[in-house]
Amino acid sequence: MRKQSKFVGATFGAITLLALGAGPALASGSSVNANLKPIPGSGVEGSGTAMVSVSGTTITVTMAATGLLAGQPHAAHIHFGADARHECPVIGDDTNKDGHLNTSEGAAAYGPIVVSLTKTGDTSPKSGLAIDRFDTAAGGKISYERGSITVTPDVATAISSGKSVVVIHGVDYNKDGKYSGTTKSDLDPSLPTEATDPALCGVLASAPTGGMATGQGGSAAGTNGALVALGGAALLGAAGTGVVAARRRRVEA
Ligand SMILES: [Cu+2]
Repeated sequence: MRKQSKFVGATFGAITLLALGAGPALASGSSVNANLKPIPGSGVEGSGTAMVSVSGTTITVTMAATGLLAGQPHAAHIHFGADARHECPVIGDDTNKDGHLNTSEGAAAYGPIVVSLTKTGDTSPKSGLAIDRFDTAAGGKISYERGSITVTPDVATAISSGKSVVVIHGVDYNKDGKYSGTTKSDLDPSLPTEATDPALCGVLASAPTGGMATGQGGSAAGTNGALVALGGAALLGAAGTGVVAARRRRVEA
């Protein structure tokens, strides 16, 4: 029994450290993370995470979310506006006082679309509503990863400096399992507002450094700390090597 519990402890610790260390391992550019939370008034009870690594004007985006309307396309973007608050909207942004935030009402907080997180093809703001190229959230879940996304220098700087916001759109106010209702989308009047209203949101900000996280983990875990550190270091080393190798291949290509 004792052996088993040690094994579980080390494995759990390694995974935790790997997750926390992912940012610093990528660090010749920079890396930012977001916790995605429901937009006020959206009726969404989901959550998610996003990570964006920036290298020059190329970004890699990893995103996962649950609790979305299942089987329907969910537009997802990185938003940024120099004049925006660089935040997720609050219910006070509901300027027409209908109890819901549409995409335009949220813009004071997060700004316009700067990157469309499509699965294929163009990723510019022009693809903001390219519904056939976004994830349809089977089972209400999205699991997204895409690299080699080119952005402008201004957008790269905004993302690196914690001023950009990830927004996943598509809600179901009337809980009928589809995009419906008489209110038209503020972005495309041929769609119901449910299809484009924001659902989940998170500011992309810098994560704590790997060193800080390791220290906290060690002191909190007590005697398991050494095991945790060993397992984590081994896994981090392996992951780091992989990343470096992948980068070299890209550079050579
Ligand atoms: Cu958006």
